[in-house]
Amino acid sequence: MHTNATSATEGGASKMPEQAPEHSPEQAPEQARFERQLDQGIPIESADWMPAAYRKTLIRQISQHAHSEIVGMLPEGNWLTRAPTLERKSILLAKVQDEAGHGLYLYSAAETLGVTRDAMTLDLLARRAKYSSIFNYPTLSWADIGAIGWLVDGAAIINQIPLCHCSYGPYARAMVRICKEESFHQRQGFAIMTVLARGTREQQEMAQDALNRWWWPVLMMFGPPDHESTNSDQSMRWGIKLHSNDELRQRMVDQTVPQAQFLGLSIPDEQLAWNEARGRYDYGEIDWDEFRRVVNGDGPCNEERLAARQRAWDEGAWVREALKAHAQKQATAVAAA
Ligand code: FAQ
Repeated sequence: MHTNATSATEGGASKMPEQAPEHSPEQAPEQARFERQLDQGIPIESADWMPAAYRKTLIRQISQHAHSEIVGMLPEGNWLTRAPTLERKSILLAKVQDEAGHGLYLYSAAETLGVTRDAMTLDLLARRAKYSSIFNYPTLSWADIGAIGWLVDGAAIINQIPLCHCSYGPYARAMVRICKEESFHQRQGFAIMTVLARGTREQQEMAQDALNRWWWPVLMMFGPPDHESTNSDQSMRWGIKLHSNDELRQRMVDQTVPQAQFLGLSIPDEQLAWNEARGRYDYGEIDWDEFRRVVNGDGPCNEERLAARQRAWDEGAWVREALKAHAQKQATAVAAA
C-alpha cells in the first residue's frame, strides 16, 4: 500500500520534476518561451518548461477539481436505490458513472504534471486538498437530484467551458468531453424539475424546496468574491482562469432566472431584480461566512463525505497491492525474456 504522506502541491509527490528557482539567469530563455506561448495562445504541454509556481497552481486546481468530481458522486449516489422509476435509475446511474470518468480524466491530467494519484488522494484525506463546497450539502428528496443536475451541473458548465481554452493542454483537452457530458447532466436535471414543476402540488413544493436549499450554495461554487480571491490574478495572467469568479457567478444568475420562471419556481432572493442599465440581474448578498465554514470542514456533510473517501481508500488497498504485484511480475518476466 502506498503510504507516502507528503503533499502533492508542496512538491512531496514522488515524481515531481526538479526545477531551478524561477527567473534564474539560466532559465531566462525558457521563461521567455513560456511567456510567448501564453501570449500566442499556444498550449503549454507537459514536456514544456514551465515555472514551478504555474505547475503547483495547476496541480492544486486540477486535483481539487478531480476530488470534486469523485466526492460529487456521493450526494447523487444516495438516490440510486431510491429513484422513482427504472428509467430514472438508469439515467442517474449513467450520470454518476460519468462523474467517475471525469475524476479519472482529471487525475490523469494532473499526473502529467509529475504528481501521483496516490499523493493527491492522500492530500484529500489529510484535508490538505479541497473539493467543491457544494458536495457538502445533503440530498433530502428526489427533487434534489433534479436541482443538482439543473443547477450544480449548470454552474459546472459555466465554469468549465472556458477551461476548454485554458493554457495547459492536457487540462483543456480533458475539459472538452467533460463539458459535453455535463451538458447532458444539466438537461436531465432540468427534465426532472420540469416533471415535478408540472406535477401535483406536493411535487411542486418538493421542487421549490430543493431550489430554496441549493440556490445559494450553488452561487458559492464559483468561489469567493473577486476581491477575496487569492489565486485569481495570477491564474488569469497564466491563462488558467479566463474569467473572474464574480463574472461567472453573474452569468449563472442571468442564465438561471428565466429557466426558473419557465418552471414556475421562485428564486429565494428578495433582492433579485433585472437591472436595465447593466442588462443583467442584481442579486442579494451571499452568506460568505457559511461558505468559509463549509470550505473549512464544518458543512452539513463534510465528515460523512471524507469518511466515505477514506473507506474507499482503505477497502481499495488490496486492488492497489494486486496491481503492483502484477506489474512486478510482468517486469520480471520481461527482464527474464
Ligand atoms: N469550494 O482564489 P480562489 C462539478 C477555495 S465540479 C471549495 O478564487 P481559484 C461537476 C480555493 O480552492 C465542481 N473551495 O481559488 C459535478 C482557494 O483555496 P486554496 C468543481 C473553494 O482556484 C457536478 C480559495 O478558496 N469545479 O460540479 C471553492 O482561483 C455534479 C480561494 O479561492 C472545479 O473545481 C469552492 N466552491 O478559483 C460533479 C472547476 N471556491 O486552493 C458531480 C475548476 C474557492 O488556495 C455532480 N476550478 N475555493 O487553498 C476552478 O475553476 C477554480 O478552482 C475555482 C476557485 C473557481 C473553483
